[in-house]
Amino acid sequence: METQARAVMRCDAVVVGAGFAGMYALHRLRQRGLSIQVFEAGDDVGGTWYWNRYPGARCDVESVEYQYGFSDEIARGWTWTERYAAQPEIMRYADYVAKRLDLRKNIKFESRVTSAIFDDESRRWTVETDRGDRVFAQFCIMATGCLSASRVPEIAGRETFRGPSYHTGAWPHDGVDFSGKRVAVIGTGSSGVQSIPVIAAQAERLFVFQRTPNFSLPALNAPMDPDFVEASKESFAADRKRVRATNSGAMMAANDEPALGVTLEERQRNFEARWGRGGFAFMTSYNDLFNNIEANRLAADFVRDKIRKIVTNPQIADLLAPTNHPIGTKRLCLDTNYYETYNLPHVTLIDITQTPIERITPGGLSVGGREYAVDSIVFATGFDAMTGALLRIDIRGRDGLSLREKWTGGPRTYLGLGIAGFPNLFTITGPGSPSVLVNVIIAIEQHVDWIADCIDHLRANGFSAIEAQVEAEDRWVEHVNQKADETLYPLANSWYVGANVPGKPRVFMPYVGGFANYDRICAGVAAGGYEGFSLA
Ligand code: N01
Repeated sequence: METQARAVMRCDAVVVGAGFAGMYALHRLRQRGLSIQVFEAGDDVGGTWYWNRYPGARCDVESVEYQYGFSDEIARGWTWTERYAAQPEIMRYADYVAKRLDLRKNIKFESRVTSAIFDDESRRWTVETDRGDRVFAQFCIMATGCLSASRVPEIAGRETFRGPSYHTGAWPHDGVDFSGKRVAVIGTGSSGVQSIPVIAAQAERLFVFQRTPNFSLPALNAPMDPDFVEASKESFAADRKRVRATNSGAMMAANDEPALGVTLEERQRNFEARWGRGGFAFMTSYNDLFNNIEANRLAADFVRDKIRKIVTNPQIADLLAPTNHPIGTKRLCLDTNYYETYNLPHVTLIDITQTPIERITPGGLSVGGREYAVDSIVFATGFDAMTGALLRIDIRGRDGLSLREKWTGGPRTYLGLGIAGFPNLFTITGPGSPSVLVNVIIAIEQHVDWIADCIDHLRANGFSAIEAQVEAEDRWVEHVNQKADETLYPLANSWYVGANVPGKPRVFMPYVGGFANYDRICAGVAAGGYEGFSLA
């Protein structure tokens, strides 16, 4: 890996982050002739996959879909081995792409961006890192990820714990051996649901502390059939084009009929078929599951029945079967043997819905006056999603306006791409864009392509700056809220609304209006001469 001297640099654009968004932004903008400096906190590319090395970490979008689509050559040159790639394979893929495109030469690793300040006079951003770098750039592109700011909750006594503790989103690179250990896992979102069965297979004793049960669907992961891999390479470009024209951004066709419009038997058959196929396709069984509470309840009942069939202890099954939110309104999980794990004699589920963890003690955790003695604690407690990574950087725009101040009431963006008061700053998959609600790689490519075209347009027409207008931003925020209110999503206390971070303003952050619709809106804005943006 290259080492670069600390220096004051000038370049056309700084890209913050070398995950999938930063890697593609670097490639695309460099291709358009811009000089780029990327800063990355980790010591390699991969972003969220670089950090999330917990046992069982695996993508929940099928491998053939969770890859870049901008180059058929790159797609053809890579062969996935499993239906859902595990974290190490995704890192190998990131390495493959980085090598193919010779990306690392423009990335400075182990360098965390601490501030990005806009200078009104020179219309340049000054970006600084914790390694003392300082770069002046015309454009600042935030490829900081939606789920990259990991969060360990404030639990009294946490610092007194004698043993090691880990966060799933900042896992040690040389792994952790839980053999013979008593382990506590706090949290039952995707990271908990994936890691719990694998930790259970190793540990002597496992205690799972569950505040909210989540719906999980079977992944039915399997080795890739070589014939399928070859066929999918052949059809890759056409498939990707087709997927980009859908609102779900997924290959599996959504069934465009309402759950309430078919007979009970038919519905059961369809649910069963989609459950048996594995993956998120279950949630596109019908077109009203996200906006009709009754239809949603039918799908939720189906899954709750499945949980009760798998988990042998009826009381544990009841605790695991979510009833406090419509299915899908908290991010669904995909699992391998998650519910089955609770049938193991050495695994104990502790319900902390009513009685939170009182404190962490030197030897364990105490709940409801009872002490659970453990050797290690795993925090599968998630992220300050969508805004956390941006707000941990001191970002100041025109007239010294700080992003933290601007977003005190929640994030405000235009299209999730630009922010009024912050000229020439772009967010990739920012709040207000479909991002986390679709295959994020598709969302990333659409954003980066839009940004690259926008910069081309500025240069071709002699503009030096672009900034979202406040009115356009207000209208967009209103539209994003209105779209969310047409769905059941706001009913859940999810990270989509920031409910997992105490004190975070409750705002539905991603855009739920559909990928293809959103893509059309962005294209229309560009075609109309960047409507809603001021070009200077
Ligand atoms: O985080 P989460 P995650 N005391 O926020 C609990 C993506 N992802 O890392 O629900 C006790 O979902 C919290 O409880 P509650 C995916 O988009 C993808 O699991 O807030 N418990 C919850 O159970 C996913 O949605 C993949 O009541 C506390 C859990 O911790 C997103 O990342 C894999 C607590 C956090 O769940 C985040 O997933 C992994 C406290 N004080 C992640 N604070 C794949 O591609 C929090 N919790 C497969």
